Amino acid sequence: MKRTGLIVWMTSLLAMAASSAVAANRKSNRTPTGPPSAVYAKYDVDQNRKINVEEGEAVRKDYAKTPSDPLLKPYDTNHDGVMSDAEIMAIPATARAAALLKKPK
Ligand SMILES: [Ca+2]
Ligand SMILES: [Ca+2]
Repeated sequence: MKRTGLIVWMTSLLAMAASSAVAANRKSNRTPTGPPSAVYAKYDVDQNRKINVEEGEAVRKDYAKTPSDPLLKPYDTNHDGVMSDAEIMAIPATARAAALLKKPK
């Protein structure tokens, strides 16, 4: 009898650990909040805090047209004059994240 109680206790402990792991995972996947970064304010047309294919295409086109654009230039991290998918994905969504990125290390 005592043994069964211990197993039940351990099982519920495991379930609790698993659900808090899920909660932590959910937290890290949440949509960023706060004012958008300058790039997102301009290009995240549907304001879902993600750059989709069409929005990314607009970023790419504008950057190809004006490679000196101070808004996009800092994010062309390999300085090849082309905005790659990875570079577009790396653009911070919020003004706060952008400010943190610009801070000298
Ligand atoms: Ca969007
Ligand atoms: Ca590039």
